[in-house]
Amino acid sequence: KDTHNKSEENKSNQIIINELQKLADGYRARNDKWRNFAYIKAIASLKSYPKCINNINELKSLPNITPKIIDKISEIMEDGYLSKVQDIYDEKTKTLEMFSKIWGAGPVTVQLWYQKGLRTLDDLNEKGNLTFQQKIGLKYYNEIQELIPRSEVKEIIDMVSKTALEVKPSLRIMPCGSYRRGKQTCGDIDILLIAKDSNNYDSILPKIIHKLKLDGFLIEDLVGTANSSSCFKYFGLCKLNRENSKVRRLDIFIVSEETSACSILHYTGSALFNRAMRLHASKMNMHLSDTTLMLLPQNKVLSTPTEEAIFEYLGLKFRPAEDREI
Ligand code: DCP
Ligand code: MG
Ligand code: MN
Repeated sequence: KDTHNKSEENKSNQIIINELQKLADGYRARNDKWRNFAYIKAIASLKSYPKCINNINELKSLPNITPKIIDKISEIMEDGYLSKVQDIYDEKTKTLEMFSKIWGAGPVTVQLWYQKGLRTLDDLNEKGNLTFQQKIGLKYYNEIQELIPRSEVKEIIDMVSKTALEVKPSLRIMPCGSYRRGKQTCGDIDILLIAKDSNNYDSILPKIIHKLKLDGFLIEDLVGTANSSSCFKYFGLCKLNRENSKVRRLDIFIVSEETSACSILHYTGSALFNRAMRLHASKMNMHLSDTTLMLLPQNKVLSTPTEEAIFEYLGLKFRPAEDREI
């Protein structure tokens, strides 16, 4: 009989997850992709584990929980923390981690900054030789790190929808990303626009961006501008027009109706779920991308009018968006 109360349950599992997350972040900062990925997968597995972890043996059958990770979890359960976390967060790793949180800064750039002797965000500002995107990332460093409450994501979706439909009333608006997966807080807002007519649909997005800029809603462009004649994706920063509103990261994508199901699936994620789906597709001699599902080796494009059709071709039971954390 389960006598645990929900908050206690979440607390002990959360301690384990938080500690493993610190290791994952440390390895990411060090550009140790393999270890980073192993921990990310293990964390996803633990997050979807529905019970309070009190016996290590019940975890051994979970996916991506390797013997090494079992050892780590045991250590956290015994001591409350991982000694490895202290080891990994040396000065260099801490600095690399801080730098890597700048939007547009990849692992190579971050390493180069460190090698040049740069150690603080002020150093980067003065001597980092930043791209225009990294400058924006640095300017809004703290704000865009903050998670966005679901209610605000909804307001931003409504704002973009309203303008998009003014530009092109026949568009279908599909909020994707963590919001569609039902998360209570999101890292950014991902909105997919679906054009019924596949002719010249790439000219619609610049017009929407233009209008949103005039409204003062879009404040910085990272990828895509209102000035281009053709645009399929826009990454930028936005801010709702009300008191105490914060700067938020917004992604808008536009696709045609024909490819929409694969695009909805892709932009809904999670990223780990997408990796698993693609790997599964390749085992079934198919290739899944953000636009199509193809049968190999002929590269025959399969007809996928809905997400359900994609799952069916892959021989998988349909999973609603809320059930795609991994
Ligand atoms: N995506 C992917 N692989 C990546 C990055 C993204 O497949 N490397 C897909 C899956 C993601 C979606 O795009 O769910 C949106 O990307 P985000 O980075 O916005 O991630 P989420 O919306 O899932 O999470 P967050 O709340 O952090 O934005
Ligand atoms: Mg997102
Ligand atoms: Mn995004």
